[in-house]
Amino acid sequence: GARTHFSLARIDLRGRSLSLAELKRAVPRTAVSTVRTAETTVADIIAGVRGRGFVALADLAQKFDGVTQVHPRVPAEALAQALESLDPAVRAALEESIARARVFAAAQRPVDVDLPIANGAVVSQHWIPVRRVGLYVPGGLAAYPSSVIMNVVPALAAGVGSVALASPPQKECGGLPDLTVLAAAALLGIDEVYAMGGAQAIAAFAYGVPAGTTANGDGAELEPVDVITGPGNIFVATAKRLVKGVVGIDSEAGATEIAVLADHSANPAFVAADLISQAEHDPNAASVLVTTSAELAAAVEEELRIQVATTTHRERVEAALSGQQSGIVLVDDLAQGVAVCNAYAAEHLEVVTENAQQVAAQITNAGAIFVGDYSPVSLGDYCAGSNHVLPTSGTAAFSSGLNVTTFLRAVQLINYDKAALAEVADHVVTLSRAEGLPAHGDAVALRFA
Ligand code: HSO
Ligand code: ZN
Repeated sequence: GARTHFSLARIDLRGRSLSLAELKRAVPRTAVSTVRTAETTVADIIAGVRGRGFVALADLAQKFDGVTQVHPRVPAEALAQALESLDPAVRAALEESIARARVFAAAQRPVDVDLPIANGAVVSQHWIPVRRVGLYVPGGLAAYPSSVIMNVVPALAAGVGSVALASPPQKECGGLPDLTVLAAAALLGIDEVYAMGGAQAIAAFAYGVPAGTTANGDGAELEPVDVITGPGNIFVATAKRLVKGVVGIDSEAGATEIAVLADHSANPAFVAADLISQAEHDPNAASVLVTTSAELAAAVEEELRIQVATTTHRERVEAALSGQQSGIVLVDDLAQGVAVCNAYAAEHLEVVTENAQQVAAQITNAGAIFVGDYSPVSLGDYCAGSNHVLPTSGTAAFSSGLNVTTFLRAVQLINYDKAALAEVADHVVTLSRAEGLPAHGDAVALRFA
């Protein structure tokens, strides 16, 4: 291939002892400068959908997606047709991905607790699924049938009874979402699919859309959901943030990130390939190598030159690698490397070192951790059984990737009989007086008067 045009930032932390605050700044992220403008636009879109329902959705589909639409619901025949036309190899791959995701999701279901805490007294914690969810599958630079699986499988495993899916209408598909996305939905038995994208899809899910708001006055209602999940562009992410509280949302999903923690034993061709694989998503994607070995750093850079030259989405990859959000970080030892990775809290972290499992055990902040030479991020993207909807932008420090509990709530039950209440009645009365809330104590005391 022709000469490559990218330059990876070098960050040398060797010989420096850094505070946590300094560690957090050590690896830069993309400056998200567009948030403000997106917020105004998105607030307008949400207001429009709330006010004018399906008419607003049709206007926005025309404006943003270039398609004419009366009602966004994808007809059952279109779903069946998409599944019928699906390439058999793609179908087999989707089926394997679904099978692995299903067994893992089923195994994640947390156990209910029913604890006899004293005689005649039981406290319980029961995990209850939300009633209805809205799952968003992005369009844009690529089509994401794999994201259909990652959203739908844990929701169904949680026991959610009502699942709606949205994905942007595509001009080339006559206003339907990507056909492989439709086929994946059909494979999973999802029949409520909407051709809608962007902030308008999130608004429709959060507030619902009443029937009879189409231009010709017909069209079935879109019922509001309880939880919205799935990745999307800046408009989708901003819309989710604005409707949070009205509905539950999953963690923030911004441009994808891969960090690789490697020592001298890592295979530079593998590392380079994995850095490129995530850079392929987005010019804002982050590819970060954290290494104890200057020799490995040089070998990975050499491999990147070779592999980037022939990669399909070369411009996008070169932009991602050259951005301030990507780079090579040199560290003194693995202890410092672990500290850097924990401060960075990558969406995906690969650990490719000697004793990778022990090193991975020291990682406390990452959306998902990929251990050793044969667990690349792209395995997790498609077919590991794990989920690929993961927290980005450092939010892995306090939030989790999609999993069964995303769609569950822990509800506690309290069931004491008379004797059991009598046993603690005095304590309740005492604490209620101590807090200056005597009616609380009275509510217990009068039962024994
Ligand atoms: N790496 C992306 C997920 C994905 N990759 C979908 C390919 N298709 C964010 O985790
Ligand atoms: Zn990916």
